[in-house]
Amino acid sequence: MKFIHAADLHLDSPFRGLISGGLPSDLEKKILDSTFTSFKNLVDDALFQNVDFVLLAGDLFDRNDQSLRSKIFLDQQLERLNQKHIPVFIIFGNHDFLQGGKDSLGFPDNTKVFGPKPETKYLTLKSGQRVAIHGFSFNKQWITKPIIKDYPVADQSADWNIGMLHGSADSVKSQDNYAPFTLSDLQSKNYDYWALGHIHKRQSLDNKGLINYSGNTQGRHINETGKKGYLLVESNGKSLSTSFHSTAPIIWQKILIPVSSKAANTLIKNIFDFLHKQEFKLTTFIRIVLDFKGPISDELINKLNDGEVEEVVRDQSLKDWQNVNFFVTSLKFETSQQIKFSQIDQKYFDEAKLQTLTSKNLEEIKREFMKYDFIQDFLSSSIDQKDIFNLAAQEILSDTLITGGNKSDN
Ligand SMILES: [Mn+2]
Repeated sequence: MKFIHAADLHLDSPFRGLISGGLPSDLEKKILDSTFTSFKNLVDDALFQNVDFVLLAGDLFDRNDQSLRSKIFLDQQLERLNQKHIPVFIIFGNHDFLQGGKDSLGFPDNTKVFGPKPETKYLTLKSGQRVAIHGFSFNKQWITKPIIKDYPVADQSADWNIGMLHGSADSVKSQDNYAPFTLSDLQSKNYDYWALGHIHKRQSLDNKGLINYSGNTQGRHINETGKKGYLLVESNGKSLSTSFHSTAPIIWQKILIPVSSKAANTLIKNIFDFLHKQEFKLTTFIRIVLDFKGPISDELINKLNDGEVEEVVRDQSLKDWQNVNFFVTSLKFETSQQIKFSQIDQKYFDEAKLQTLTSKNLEEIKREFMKYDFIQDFLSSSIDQKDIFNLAAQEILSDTLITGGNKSDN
């Protein structure tokens, strides 16, 4: 048995924050095509490898009101597999939940879609082996019920049992809006393999590598770094092994560049010298993180803070993006240099900060908001925890300073 496990294609993702900034049209096209290109590469591989079947574990479409472009594209790709008699099994997720009947989707004959309640579909391989595939599709945006409880235990009459599930493992994210489950819930079913979707970072939940999130097929922002693609699962006797295959045409990467204090123009030259020494095989969208060794002048801090350095670096990288194969999308900096707040007692502020600005508190505040995908996308793409804490600290301080209140007398 040989099959492909993929999830979170997010076809026709609009890349909103990225596209807004007046990019060269060929780059813009590459970005807007990227989710499609990645899936086309996957189908090319499926045909070339002549796999027994393909599993797509939810969020095929980026939005529930599937764009016509993504719908037609998916149909065409499924048809390519249909021509070669390669079956495809689909569950829908929270982004593309199933509305109306699954029979109205108009997919080719090879494509089987799971309904809103866990069900089992059987497939007989060319080898004669029988495979039982268990799964369900979201039929609304949020499902708080642990649907996993309704999955059947392994069918002993089949040679292989495979589970498909789109949702949140409690060990990865404590979100209870997405058909939540625990590792032991999955293990209690006694399946040979679990094809999970929803979490965009590729990972195994068990130590045998048989309970996997394949991750998404194309990173969409700087918090979805690294190669993206699918897992190829192959049997050898009674055991299964998986291997990752990259299909995304664009990858996101954070690059830490150690620098010492410089004038802004020298700094920018150093950044490009550093980047030009790297080899980017795939088009790479970069966040530069400048790691300052030693003090920085106020002038440079200002140019970094008001985004002037970032803008110049971004524009310069765009001019030659096809040759160098990278594009600097953002620039941040780190320094051990403390910004001094003379009017309050730094020590007490730092202590209060440690107690208040914690991941736990932030998660609690975010919980309600994160139900909404667009807020989740924004929070995970544009800003990270450190940024939020810094902004909060600045906000508190500016408030304290402006009102002049609560000045510590200690
Ligand atoms: Mn997704």
